[in-house]
Amino acid sequence: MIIFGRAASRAINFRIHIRKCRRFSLEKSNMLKTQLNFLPLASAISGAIGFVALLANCGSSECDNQILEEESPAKPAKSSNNVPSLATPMQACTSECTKSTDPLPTVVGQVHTIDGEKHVGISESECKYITPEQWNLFLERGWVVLSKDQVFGKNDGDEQFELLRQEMDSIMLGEADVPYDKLMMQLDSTTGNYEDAGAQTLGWKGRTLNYRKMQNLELDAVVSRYIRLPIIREACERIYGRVPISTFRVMFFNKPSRMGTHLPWHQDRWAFLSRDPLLTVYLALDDATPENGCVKIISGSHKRGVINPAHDSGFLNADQVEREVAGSDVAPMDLTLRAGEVALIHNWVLHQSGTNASDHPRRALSVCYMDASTHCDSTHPNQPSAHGGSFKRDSLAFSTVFEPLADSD
Ligand SMILES: O=C(O)CCC(=O)C(=O)O
Repeated sequence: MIIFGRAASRAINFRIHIRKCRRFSLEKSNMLKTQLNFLPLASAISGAIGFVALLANCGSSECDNQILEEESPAKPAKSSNNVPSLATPMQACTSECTKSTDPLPTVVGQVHTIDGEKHVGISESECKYITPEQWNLFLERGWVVLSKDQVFGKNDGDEQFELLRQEMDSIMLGEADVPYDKLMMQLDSTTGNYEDAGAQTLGWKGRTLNYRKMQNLELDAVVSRYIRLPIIREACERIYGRVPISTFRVMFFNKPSRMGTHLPWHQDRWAFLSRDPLLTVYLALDDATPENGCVKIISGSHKRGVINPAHDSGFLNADQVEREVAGSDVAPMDLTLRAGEVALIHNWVLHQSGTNASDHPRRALSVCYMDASTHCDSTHPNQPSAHGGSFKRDSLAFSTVFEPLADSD
């Protein structure tokens, strides 16, 4: 058993080493390319212009979570034998997909009603992964950072984490065992302007590490394991109670070296969902610093509620930025993270991010968890055509990642 374990571990390390070498040479060639044509000052100026244009544009379908029809040029030859099956069958979205009138829990852990049933987040005494101090910070500020050991465990945590990092690069390079035709993949902009980023469409877009975003990653076996970690279950149960939990989006977010795209101030909410998801689990795959475009947040802003309900993806308009950011008593802060740390973030915390001025990528996995009874209003004009691991449907529902444990578990 021990010998087998060591051999497996060596094989993993070898795989990681090979991938590192490949990635290093690709990063270097990308760096050269981008260093030649990337002028940070010009980019900052055009970023500011782009931001104004975006604010004018942002009631349309152009915003952060829209996924369009497939238009991928070519697919890598890899098969997708290893795709994990979805934990439970899809809950079909029926004609009852109307906006819920249930009150939203503005404070997590509060009793709230979901389709007529009362739910409350589990209590402190039932928790074993997140400390009471950490949870209080989450409630108070809307965010808290968990250590890598706490999230992945001390035993094989480093390997799991390293595999996850390498898997993201493999997907971008077209080498992973995933159903590429079902992944939303978006190339980064070369200008830093939000509206210049590539189309958010299904399918691979070529062998490059310069992707900005990839979604539907629950279909990848390595990610599928990560999104089911026990500490994440506990965070979900603290918020939503012991109810089935689904992911809304399982997303890779990247600021390639010397690139990246300005992401305007927003809250993570989507007008076409029947209720607001309240938890995003944000894993830093690299150290995140001000230099490489870490996320900036306004601590405590989750208590302000939804600021722009008129916008489909929670983006603020120019007046709201003026009032909520420039005019806020609380200054924006850098959410600096070490690789492997996880930030639990309340979805209503105001956040934004800039570009990457460093020679290394700044990668992250961002997963939004919600009560699985949340559904999509299929009549909403801007509902995306694909989310949550199910594709090209007339109506949307989301796959369950956690079923409630029995009392004895
Ligand atoms: O990583 C980033 O720069 C932004 C991520 C984000 O907006 C999110 O996870 O909701």
